[in-house]
Amino acid sequence: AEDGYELWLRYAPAVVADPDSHGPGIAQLVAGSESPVQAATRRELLRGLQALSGVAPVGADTVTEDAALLVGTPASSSQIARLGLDLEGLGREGYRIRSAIVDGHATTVVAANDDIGVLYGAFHLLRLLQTGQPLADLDIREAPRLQVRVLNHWDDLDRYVERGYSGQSIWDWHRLPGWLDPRYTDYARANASIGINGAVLNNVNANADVLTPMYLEKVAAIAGVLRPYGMKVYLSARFSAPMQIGGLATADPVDPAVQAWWRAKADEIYSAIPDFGGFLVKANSEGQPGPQDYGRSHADGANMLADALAPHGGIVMWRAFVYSDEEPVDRARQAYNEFVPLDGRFRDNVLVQVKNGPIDFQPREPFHPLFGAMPRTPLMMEFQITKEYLGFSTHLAYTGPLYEEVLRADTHVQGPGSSVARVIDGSLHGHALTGIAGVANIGSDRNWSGSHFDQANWYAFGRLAWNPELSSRDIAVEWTRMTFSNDAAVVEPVVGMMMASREAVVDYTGALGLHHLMGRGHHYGPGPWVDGGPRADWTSVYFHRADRNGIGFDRTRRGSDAVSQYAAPVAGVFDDVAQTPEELLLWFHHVPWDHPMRSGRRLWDELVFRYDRGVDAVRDMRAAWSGLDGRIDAGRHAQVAAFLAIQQDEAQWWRDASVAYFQSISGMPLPAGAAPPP
Ligand code: GCW
Repeated sequence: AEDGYELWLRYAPAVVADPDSHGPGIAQLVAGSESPVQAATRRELLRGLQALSGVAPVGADTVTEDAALLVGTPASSSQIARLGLDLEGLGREGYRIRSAIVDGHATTVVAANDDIGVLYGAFHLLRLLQTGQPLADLDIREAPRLQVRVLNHWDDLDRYVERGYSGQSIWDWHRLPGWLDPRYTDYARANASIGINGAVLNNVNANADVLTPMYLEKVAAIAGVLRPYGMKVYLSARFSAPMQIGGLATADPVDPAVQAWWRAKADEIYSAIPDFGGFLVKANSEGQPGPQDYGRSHADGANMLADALAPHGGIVMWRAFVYSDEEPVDRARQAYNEFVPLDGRFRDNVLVQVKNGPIDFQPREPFHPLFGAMPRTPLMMEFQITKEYLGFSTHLAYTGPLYEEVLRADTHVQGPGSSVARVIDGSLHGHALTGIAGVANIGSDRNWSGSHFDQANWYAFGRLAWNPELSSRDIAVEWTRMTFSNDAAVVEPVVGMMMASREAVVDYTGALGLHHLMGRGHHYGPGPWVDGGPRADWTSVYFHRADRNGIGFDRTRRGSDAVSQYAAPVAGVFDDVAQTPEELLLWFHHVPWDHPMRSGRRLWDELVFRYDRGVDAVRDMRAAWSGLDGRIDAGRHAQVAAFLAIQQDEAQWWRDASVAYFQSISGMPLPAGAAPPP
């Protein structure tokens, strides 16, 4: 029975479209198995081709008949070498897929400079087959736009996953290194299939113990499973580790003993894991230790670790998600204020990792003002795949459009066309080191992500990490075809649901640029009334600032002036209430309740309209899904249907609670036609 374990790698025979219109199948497989990566590639192709067509292709050392598949590098295959394909500029990870005549036989060729490129090409080919694409006349050339494409697991060593909604951590530390759960291999296959090439195994709120010999042995065992799939392991490093596990009295980055401790630690790690990726660090943020504890800067801290890793080729990913202990004027401004003065002061092997928006993974935020503002520092993107603020794993919200919106946003720092994608791919400011991170939604649940549709967010992250210009709709189509069916009667409604889903969440949780309105602590249901407590910027009232006269956070030049952190053309738009896109209106402006909106409605009525629209959209998703009964296997259909019913109830909860609360402040009547309470 389908339970989602296979993810998008189901290789279901039913997904092979009409064989006549889609060219020949594959009769002969020519693929080496000398290196572990080659062996993994061959295994995957055999598995996929056999499952898709019902017959295993015949293995051979060279192409000797038509309908052959030849995979390898010029070094691993003399037939590939003789084809003389142009593989320049593809690097280690890029590949070509070509229809060719090899020694007189019609052949599909997957060729790359390195084994790992061949593996990625093999997965691409399997994707073509799974989505029913013809294998004739292929001429594909692919190389990743970003170098470091990693998952960030917020997994604790006791298997609790912070903001994880799909069971326990998949890392079974207790049984490692002796027991290598086959799940680790399937995890690596899934990641390799979308080009993810690394994983930070532990939470950024890090436990220093992961750097002790006992855990490093376990980490090395995981690295051994991931390596044949092109994935490196990284660890979150606790800045105070020299004190906690090293017995030092300080973790001051300029202290020679501290520096020596980290150098020795790096040497120790690399002796066990020669291709270790490096460290991710959350420092001086939400109570985590960091260099500022000693009056040093983020650059001092990052560089100290970078120097320890550099001899081994490792990198530091230093997070910019910081906000100081003092009550801020505007928390949205803090990361920029702390990091921009440090531009150009980081070592070459440091990436500064920036969340997509300036607050915290809200259903909608403007792009983070750091993108484009640190031209001398490579910045990497941090997206959240796990849906902390978008209904955990219960609500259906496809995050592809959110990622796409951010990547395509134009920073204007070098004139029009200075997209966020071009900041992080290094092309705007000429950086060689580039990267992107996604906070994983993976856990021990049978279906990995807690819900079937949340698998799509992992998938979309990987595809956009490979190529940030892809369309989230195209990705949704691909994913749907592989995950559910190639039948247009399934693909169209499912993709329709997915593409509407994120906007629905925005609407029923708080549209028009409202943000941070969730319940305290758990971040699940509504809590626009949240007030008081340890910090103003952990409340909701701090962010929406609603009063009798109006609502919204004035971040204009007349307010907190956060707008000035953007390049002039962008700042000008956000500073002007008439030009600010309505989706971000209340992010940047405090406006009266009767502010006229483009729809002709006044703001209050528009807000209520959006809350209703969000609930309606969930009802539509439910209807679309129930129309698929019988076209989708019963197990998966039933679970999605049940989750959509929960989502509808909770969308109504969000709407009713939020409208009632805001009405108590605005004192405005419900607009005519607003849905009555259920
Ligand atoms: O999103 C917030 C979360 C915290 C998280 C923090 C961060 C890992 O609520 O759980 O901690 O951000 O990104 O560091």
